[in-house]
Amino acid sequence: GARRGFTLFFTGLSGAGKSTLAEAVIARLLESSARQITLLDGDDVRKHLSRGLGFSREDRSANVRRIGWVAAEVTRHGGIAICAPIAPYADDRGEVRRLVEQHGSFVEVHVATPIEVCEARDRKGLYAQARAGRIPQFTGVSDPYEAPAAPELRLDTAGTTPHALADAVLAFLAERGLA
Ligand code: GGZ
Repeated sequence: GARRGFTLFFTGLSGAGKSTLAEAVIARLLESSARQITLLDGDDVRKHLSRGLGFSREDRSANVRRIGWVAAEVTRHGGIAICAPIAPYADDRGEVRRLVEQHGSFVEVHVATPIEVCEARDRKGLYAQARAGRIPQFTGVSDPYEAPAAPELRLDTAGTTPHALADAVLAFLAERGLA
């Protein structure tokens, strides 16, 4: 039958594994659901929806709230929005929650990979550049990350696979009757 929409909002540091996890969750959802899924991921969002925005507090805030507005629209139309920005500020995440919950469920997932692990991977070399002072205001290095106080899910990515983490997310959604 017709189900209400919902938004799955992944937050965490650069390199925490948000995009990989989002992709794994989408693969699972596509197996079990016929509903429309809209992915709002970092690179793509900043190329289009948030083109021209940088990484000041104001720009990050605008970026995250734009993502939230789109997610709320998707949710309003009964779809599934999957978001994966760093979203370092609690008040912006709270505003997104408020927007989405007018239309459906908001599931905040803290991808809680420790910075030591993100930095050790450093798949794009950004942490090294940030430590060298070549990227100012880099989250976790020279800019804040306010960890969520009460996310629906907090995932420790150490010693596990994206597939296992995706299963944990799907189990949570099933428990809530969402998917
Ligand atoms: C954090 C930065 C920065 C700074 C560029 N701080 O690992 P990535 O490359 O692909 O993900 C990061 C992405 C963060 O963009 P978001 O839109 O998710 O951030 S926010 O929610 O705070 O608006 C990283 C890259 O952009 N990047 N400069 N200074 N990450």
